[in-house]
Amino acid sequence: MAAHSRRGALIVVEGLDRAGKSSQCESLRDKLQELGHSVKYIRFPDRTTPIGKLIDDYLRGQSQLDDHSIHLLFSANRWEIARSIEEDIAAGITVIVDRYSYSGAVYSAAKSNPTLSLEWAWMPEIGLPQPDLCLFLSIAPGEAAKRGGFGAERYENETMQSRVRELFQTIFRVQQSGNIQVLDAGRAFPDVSIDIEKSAVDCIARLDSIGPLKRFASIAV
Ligand code: FDM
Ligand code: MG
Repeated sequence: MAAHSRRGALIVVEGLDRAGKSSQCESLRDKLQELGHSVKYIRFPDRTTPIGKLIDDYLRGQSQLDDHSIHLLFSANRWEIARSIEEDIAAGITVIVDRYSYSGAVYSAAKSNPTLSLEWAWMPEIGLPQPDLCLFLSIAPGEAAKRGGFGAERYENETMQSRVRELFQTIFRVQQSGNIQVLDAGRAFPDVSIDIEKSAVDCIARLDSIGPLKRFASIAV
């Protein structure tokens, strides 16, 4: 089968908490599998590795870490998985990723630490596999509030969320790759799913013209 020699796609789903990322990723995985694609769904942070366990402790408030240190752990957590992502993609598997470098940069930069700019935060991401498609599930603050209160984890508060929302807009503006699509995730779940599926199927169909998997370059904010 011709499909065998083709690489898989790297599809990232980003957004604020309660935008529906995880449910939409699962729905997309199931849909692509129904269509006959080999698919894997992973999420960052991957809390199962030793580095991921440090991140998990930090997010649950069980440990305190310097802003730069935890930032670099989040990035290290992507680097330790990057090789397996590349291997899967080379083997023809489409990898759906729930949060990636964009979350990494904007959540850290949202802390307004004077020595942790968005530009600084992006640097350890340079060289990681660049998504063929990044779907940003956009949700208005009011709609997010309707979907239920904040959990107990770090960052789950209104101040962080509104800074994160702004910084996502900034980073998508300065990322030149042109593979970012903003979707209105305030709509009913199935309506959002249909758009996500269309974009993903279209991306997979265009892989031949997209060419080999790219890597992240630097950004100028
Ligand atoms: N987060 C996530 C970061 O701060 N940096 C990162 O690199 C990543 C991947 O971790 F608040 C934040 C975003 C969120 C928290 O993510 C845990 P989930 O998706 O809610 O588990
Ligand atoms: Mg969360």
